[in-house]
Amino acid sequence: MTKFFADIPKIQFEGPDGTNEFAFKHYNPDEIVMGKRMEDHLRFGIAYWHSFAWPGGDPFGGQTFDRPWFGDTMDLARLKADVAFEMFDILGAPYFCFHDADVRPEGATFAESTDNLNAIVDYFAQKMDAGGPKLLWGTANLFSHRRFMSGAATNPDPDVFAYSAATIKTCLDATMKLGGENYVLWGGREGYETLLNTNMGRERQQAGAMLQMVVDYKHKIGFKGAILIEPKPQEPTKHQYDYDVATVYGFLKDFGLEGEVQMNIEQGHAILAGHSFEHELAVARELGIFGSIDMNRNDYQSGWDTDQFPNNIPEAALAYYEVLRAGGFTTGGTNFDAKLRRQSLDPEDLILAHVGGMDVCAAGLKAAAAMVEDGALEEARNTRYAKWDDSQNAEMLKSDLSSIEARVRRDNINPDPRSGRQERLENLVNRYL
Ligand code: XLS
Ligand code: NI
Ligand code: NI
Repeated sequence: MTKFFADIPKIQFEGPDGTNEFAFKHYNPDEIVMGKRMEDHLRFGIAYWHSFAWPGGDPFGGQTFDRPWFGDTMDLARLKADVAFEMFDILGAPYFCFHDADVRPEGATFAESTDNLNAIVDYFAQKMDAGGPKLLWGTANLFSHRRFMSGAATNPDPDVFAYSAATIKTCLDATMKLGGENYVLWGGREGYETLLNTNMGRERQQAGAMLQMVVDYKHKIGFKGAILIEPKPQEPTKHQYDYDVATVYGFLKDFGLEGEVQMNIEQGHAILAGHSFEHELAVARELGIFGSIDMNRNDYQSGWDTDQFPNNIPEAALAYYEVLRAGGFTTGGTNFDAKLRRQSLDPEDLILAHVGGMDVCAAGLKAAAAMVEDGALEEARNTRYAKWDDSQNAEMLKSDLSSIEARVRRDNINPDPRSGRQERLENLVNRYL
């Protein structure tokens, strides 16, 4: 045991009326929701990077957190792992997620960095075998080190492409070794700052080739998890290539990989793209590429990715409604890609941020399940499209403009507008919250 969370008890469910801060009010892992345990619906994951690797800096100031494991040695990396697994246990989190750079010190060479990673992976494996959480996903950090300043796969320098490919291989190996259920590719610095120095066509081909190699390697080693792309616009580069779900789908179609890759959708990234979270989830569901979620909350004014813990139950409800409409998670889950504010210094802050986030998701899931089970919202949606069930109307989609014109004249078609009933539906949704 480390001393970091010394006075903090294991968090238990005490119900919505309790006043104990260190208890769940809504997240009750064994409670059955739509025939499934709540824990199995939500599949919570803790992000190693925000909770254990981020020092609390912003553009105007450096480190605010003073953690005993900060530093670049293997001993400190093991201490960090000890604290991390203690937190997973306190929260009862069934999963965690990590980048290579979150968990191991950078070595002097590629080989040394990989040795460091593999040693920590073995250390994780012992903890996981001893009853620790499972790995929701692994990923490679191909954006923090200065070698990646002009991108990874899309870098103008083929040496960086090579370094990135080799790094992804080692991270996929690590993910497979730990039984990870997914492997994530977030674009990092795959984008550009200025067209004046950028060959977009080349960069797109490089990105497509890299993704193909990732998929090939997954099959070669027999990795059973899903490959997930995480879309994000305008950060860190001004023009990120994986802007949103629809953009990534076009890219996948271009390279024939739409059957191989799914989406990891993040609330904050959806907001930065000018969408709502539920919009991005619905697009992925409709296109058959929904995979997993990065749960957080973006500031609606700031214009950058603030990665705050979620605290808005009505928003979470609409998000989980889309997750349920997609049939729920299979390999995916709810990863808290969320960090403390830099003034939230205490170990308690780290625990309570997650407790609150887990409760918001659980309350959102329960409301979403009530909406699904009641069915009134879907019935209203179906009614709106009901005329399409008529065979003459359905067949029109396989028809042609001239025949349709003839039909409009013959039947004297004269559309009669009907209410979209938005406010009534908004009132209906509020009934479940
Ligand atoms: C950054 C991303 C990142 C990915 C994993 O904005 O959200 O944290 O989830 O690389
Ligand atoms: Ni993310
Ligand atoms: Ni993000």
